[in-house]
Amino acid sequence: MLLLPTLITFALGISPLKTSTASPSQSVQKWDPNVCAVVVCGPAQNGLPGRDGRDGKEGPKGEKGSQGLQGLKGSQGPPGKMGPGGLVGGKGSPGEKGTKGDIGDRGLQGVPGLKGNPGNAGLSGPKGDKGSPGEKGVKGERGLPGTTGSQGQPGIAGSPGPKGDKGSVGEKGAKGDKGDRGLQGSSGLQGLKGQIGSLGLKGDKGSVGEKGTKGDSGLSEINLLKRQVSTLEGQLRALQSSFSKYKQVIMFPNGRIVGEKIFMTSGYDGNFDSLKQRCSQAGGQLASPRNAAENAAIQQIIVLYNKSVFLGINDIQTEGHFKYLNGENIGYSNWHTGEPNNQSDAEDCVEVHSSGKWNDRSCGEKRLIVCEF
Ligand code: MAN
Ligand code: CA
Repeated sequence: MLLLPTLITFALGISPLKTSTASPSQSVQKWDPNVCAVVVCGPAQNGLPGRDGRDGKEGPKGEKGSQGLQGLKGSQGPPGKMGPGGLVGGKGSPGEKGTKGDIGDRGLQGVPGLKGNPGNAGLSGPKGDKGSPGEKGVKGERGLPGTTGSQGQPGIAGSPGPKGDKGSVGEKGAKGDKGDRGLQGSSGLQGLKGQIGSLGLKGDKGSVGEKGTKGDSGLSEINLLKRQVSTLEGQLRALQSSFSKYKQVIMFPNGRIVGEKIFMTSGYDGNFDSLKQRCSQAGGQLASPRNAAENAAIQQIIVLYNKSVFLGINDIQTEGHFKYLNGENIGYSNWHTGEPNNQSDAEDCVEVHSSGKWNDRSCGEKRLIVCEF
């Protein structure tokens, strides 16, 4: 008797605990070797056992249990992203018809739904006495749910959801690149007149301006100046002519002009110092010829007056070294032959004869004055 629970447990594939609390659908008749009893096992899991054959003749072999219900469709996978659709569980194949006999062992549990294989044939029960035909077995219970199918096909993309609420303002972004230069704005209103600035630096000379418009008729300034110059030139010519006449008057008969120098006599006679003083007082000096022309002019006056003259030349300072009144050595001379002889060692002045020749003579002598201007 101790093996029975184990056997039942093995046949049913259930735990001993469940055996002791077997449900009606899994009811097991008491096993008494002395009382034959047939237990008809269901075709598949949960099939009801045949009735005890003791009530009638041996019944025919129980009909094959009806096919178990299709396993439940696997629960829809979560709306996976791309999951393949779960395959529908295959229809479980019916369990094999139990052999006639005693209480058949319970058929093996049918293969679960998905691709469920047919349930294993129940163990043949011990051959029982021929009983009356048993009643048709009760339709087997629904097979156990099939195993979870493989992942289903990706679901069809759902329709776009409703527009979400406006997001919160994001953090301030980084400073963007400098934008392009904007368009020039419109001119502003004219400002108030500013204060007078300080005097600026003198600017560069400007370029020559455009030719001005023709002026009014009349003499230009240049023409006016030309006219004035022409007038002055006329006046100058008149003055020159007049001056020339005055010179001629002044030179007549006592004066001579040689270049820029004028020789003039007043007819005065005196010694050297007297003549020198007279000419100096008149703004000139005693005649001091520097060349033959000047000497010739002096000669003409001498001839005119028929008087010898003293020149502004002497060797008073150094005998034999004749100099002009300014102390300069003479550069021109016209001595008589044998002169200057310093007669009696008393001849330091120079007289000019009508011949124009020179002779050293005593300064105390009186001669005609001829001054040069
Ligand atoms: C002569 C010459 C001159 C001299 C005079 C002086 O004419 O001897 O040299 O000066 O006499 O009377
Ligand atoms: Ca002499």
